[in-house]
Amino acid sequence: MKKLEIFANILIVLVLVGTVVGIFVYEGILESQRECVTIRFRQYERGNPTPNTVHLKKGEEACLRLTSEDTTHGLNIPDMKVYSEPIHPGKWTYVRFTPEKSGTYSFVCTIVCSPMHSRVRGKLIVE
Ligand SMILES: [Cu+2]
Repeated sequence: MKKLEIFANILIVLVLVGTVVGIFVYEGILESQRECVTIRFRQYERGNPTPNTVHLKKGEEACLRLTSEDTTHGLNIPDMKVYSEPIHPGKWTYVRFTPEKSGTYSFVCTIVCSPMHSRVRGKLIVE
C-alpha cells in the first residue's frame, strides 16, 4: 500500500509538471509562428507565390513559413545564400535568417515545378 501511494504521488507530480511544461512549449510554438511571414507557393500558371513581395527588417531575425498549394517547390534567396528544405503541399517549411544589408532581393524556386518553373519568384525588401 505504501509503495502504491508513493507511485501514485509520483504520477500526480509528473502529470502536473508535464501539463505546465506542455503549456509553455505550446505557447512557444504559437509565438514562433506569429513572428513568421507566411508565403504560399504556387506554380507560375496558378499565380506564383503569395505574397509576392515581403518586407523584412535589417538586422532582425526573419522567419518565413512556407507552404505549397499545388506541387513541391523550394526557396532560394541567391544573394543571401538562404535555402529552404523542399516545400510540400499542405506542409509547413520554416526558414530563419537575419538580413544584414538593406535592399531588394529576389527569391526563386529551386525545384522544377512546371514548364514555367524559372518564373516562380518573388521579392524581399529589407529596410
Ligand atoms: Cu519551381
